[in-house]
Amino acid sequence: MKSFYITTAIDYPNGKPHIGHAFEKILADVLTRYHRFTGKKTYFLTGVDQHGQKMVKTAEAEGVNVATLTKRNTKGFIRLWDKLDVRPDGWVETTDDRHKACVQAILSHLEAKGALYKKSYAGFYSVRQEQFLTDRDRDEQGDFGSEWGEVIEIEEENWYFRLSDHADWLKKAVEANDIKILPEFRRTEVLNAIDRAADTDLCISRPKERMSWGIPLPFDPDFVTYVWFDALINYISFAGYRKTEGADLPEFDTLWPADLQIIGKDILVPAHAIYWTCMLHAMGFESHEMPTLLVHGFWNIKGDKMSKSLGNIVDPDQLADQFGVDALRYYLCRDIRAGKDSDFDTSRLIMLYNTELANDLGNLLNRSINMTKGFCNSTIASTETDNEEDLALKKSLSQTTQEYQSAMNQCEVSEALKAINQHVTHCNGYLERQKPWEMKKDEALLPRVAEVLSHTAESCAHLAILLRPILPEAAEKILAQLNKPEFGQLSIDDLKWGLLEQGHQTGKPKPVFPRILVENQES
Ligand code: ME8
Repeated sequence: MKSFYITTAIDYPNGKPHIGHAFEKILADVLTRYHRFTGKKTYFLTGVDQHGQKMVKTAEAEGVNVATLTKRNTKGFIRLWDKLDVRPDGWVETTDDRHKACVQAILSHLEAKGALYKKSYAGFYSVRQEQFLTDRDRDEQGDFGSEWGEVIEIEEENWYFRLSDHADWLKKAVEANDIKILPEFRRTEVLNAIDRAADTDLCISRPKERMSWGIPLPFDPDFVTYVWFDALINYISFAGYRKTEGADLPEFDTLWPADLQIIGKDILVPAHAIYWTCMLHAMGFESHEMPTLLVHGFWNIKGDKMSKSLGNIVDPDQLADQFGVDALRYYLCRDIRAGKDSDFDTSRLIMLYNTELANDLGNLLNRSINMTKGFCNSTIASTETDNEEDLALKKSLSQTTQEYQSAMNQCEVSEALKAINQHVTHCNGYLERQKPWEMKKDEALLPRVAEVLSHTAESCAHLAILLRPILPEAAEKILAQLNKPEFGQLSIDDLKWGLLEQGHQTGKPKPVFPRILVENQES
């Protein structure tokens, strides 16, 4: 069986990971856990892009060796992903010998088949973006805008990839939807860009005398590989493509093509939709062997891009310390709209956590387990009743599960959370109407009290299992209080009404989502 293969862009470790990086990793982690939950064997690959001029410049500025800087920064990414419960199966580092060997094997293969050539070129070069610029890159005033940073004029020999040979193929493949780009409006963006971006060949080398921190071309060692040509290959090198004998890497055929390659909108065109697809095609991959690109939007701050110069970079490490990992994962998944940008806002994080987790779900759970303990000796009664309210509650849960599944299948985690919240609201309303705290005053009604509380406890079990891919820690705590930690192993097809059997003893209640208290105001 082929594994479901999820990869994310490899982060550029020239500093600390920001909230945009954290979001992308959490999204990939959530989808990985979800696909496992549906019974699919799933593999999640991510890591760091360690070569390129930015690393050299940062090392120079800090007065350290570039290899030392790389190691230090990489460690920071690994530590943070672990802290945020992001658990990749494979970890990419582009300075790894296994990756270098694969990049060099691909380069030799492409050179041998005539897909690469050497020529001299004079033109403008963006130091920041590490690429030659053309007149198309000029703004309306005819200047190279500030996004290109320092622009210099240079003439040099380099190696080029015959990208333009693949332009017709690429256009047809995207038009026919053989190469899948999600959401749909991003596919239109790619179609609009192909004519412009795929008609010039791609410079894939840098002279070693100018840039030594890269992978040498095997057939011309005075040159190193251009950082994007090197980095894009990570998706296949670490999946076992052309692996050297004995290398500890997966079997490529069990993974490729990637079912989801998750990237941000800034690196769709030209890097992933054009360079990468054409590179794969030149290597011999056909249209049906292309990865599906899932493109997410950006997290901005009050409408502005996060940037060092604006000093508005949001640090996920600090947020996790301040509010907890669950609150951060919940907010990032809850407040992003499919493929669109969002504004990061700490007060919304607090508000959403306090209302939807602490008040709504947290109270439901706490009331259910507390009252089951206090009124029913912690014992579950039958949930097979024909009371109209009970049937409506069962129906609401089944609707939530269906909507959740359909949203998650479309990678719409925010919609899946809304589906979960609908059932939470239904359950809280059910408790308010049934009032078990009133009924228990009449001994004759105690069997009904037990039935009502068993319905909400059963709901909490399902909700925890559905939430598990998004909030693994909280789900574990909820299942522990229900005295059913083994439910963490269930797959979505096991979710049938009646998971908690009659006579089951629930555990001790303890708040899972303590309210976040803000100084001077309680949200
Ligand atoms: O692009 N909001 O690395 P990177 C959401 N190394 N996502 C964001 C974001 C934001 N504000 N800012 C960046 C690179 N991202 C290359 C990739 S892959 C072969 C090489 C996303 O560290 C960005 O879109 O600049 C990308 O998907 C990822 O974070 C890493 O960005």
